[in-house]
Amino acid sequence: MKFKNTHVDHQVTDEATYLNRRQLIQAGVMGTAALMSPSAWSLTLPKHQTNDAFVIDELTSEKDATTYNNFYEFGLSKSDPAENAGSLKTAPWTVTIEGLCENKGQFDIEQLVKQFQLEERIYRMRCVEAWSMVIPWLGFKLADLVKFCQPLSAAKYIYFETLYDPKQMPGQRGRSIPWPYREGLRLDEAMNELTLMTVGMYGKKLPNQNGAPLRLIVPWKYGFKGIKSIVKIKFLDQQPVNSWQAIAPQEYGFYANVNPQVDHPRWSQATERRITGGFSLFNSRIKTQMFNGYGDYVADLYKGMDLSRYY
Ligand SMILES: Nc1nc2c(c(=O)[nH]1)N[C@H]1C(S)=C(S)[C@@H](COP(=O)(O)O)O[C@H]1N2
Ligand SMILES: [Mo]
Repeated sequence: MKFKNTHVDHQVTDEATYLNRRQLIQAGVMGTAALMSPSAWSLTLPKHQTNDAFVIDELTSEKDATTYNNFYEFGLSKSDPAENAGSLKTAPWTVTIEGLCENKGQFDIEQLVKQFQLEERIYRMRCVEAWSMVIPWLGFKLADLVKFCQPLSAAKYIYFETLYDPKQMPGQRGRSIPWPYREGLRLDEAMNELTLMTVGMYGKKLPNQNGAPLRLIVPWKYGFKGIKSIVKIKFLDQQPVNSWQAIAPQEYGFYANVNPQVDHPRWSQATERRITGGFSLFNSRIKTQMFNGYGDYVADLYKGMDLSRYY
């Protein structure tokens, strides 16, 4: 499949800025690789390829993307994760693969990631709270991981869980949501070219507050689908219930596709505040696009479905 370079009209990046930024990102990647120990991803990180077709809009500053977060395991306010996630120990880290697949087991994250081709993907990200960012992620296709797991033909869904460890995750000592955080995708959504298992951003490893060492990124869905710090992956024949759906099923569904025509019961989803350099109420408010602008690649997944019912 060939990706088109789509962009939001308000914020076309001029070529000079773009080239400059590319060089910075490349420099960042090489610099990080040089500093990392051999046991880290020094072997795979420099080999990643930037797919320029994904370059869109103006990047959100690294500072905003790493200090304005949702990660309830570390507190409810946007600044809590950056302040508190230092207590999360991300190495060693084991991912358990189970359910309806051949290749079950417990996999060390370093060994697992080495099997896959890393690439940089610059994606628009749209939170259900009507703010958005543009972030250069580093990851591999979830499709590749699914193939590695060899799902059985009965498997129709993939389910993910975040670590549950109240000692390391202070937010889990309270009952703000039923822990652990849970998410799921239909298997064809998981196999879509855009769906990324993410290990880095801005040319470096993921900071803890952004979901180290492994998180999901699904750019045509609301941000809450992007489950962080994953320890379990399970193949199912039934649609799982995700965390937000469990808390408020009238407000959050399984699909959570970005859709400006289907409002959240308490606020409009027609526009969003794009966070670029520095969070401010003066940030541009732009129109939210159907499927967050990725309709060319994903609309077929939902052909014939009533998206106001399957929200
Ligand atoms: N485990 C876990 N994953 C999570 C969340 C969370 O609270 N816990 N918040 C979600 C929400 S609502 C959003 S918008 C994104 C935010 O990702 P970011 O902080 O990297 O921008 O993470 C998602 N993944
Ligand atoms: Mo979100």
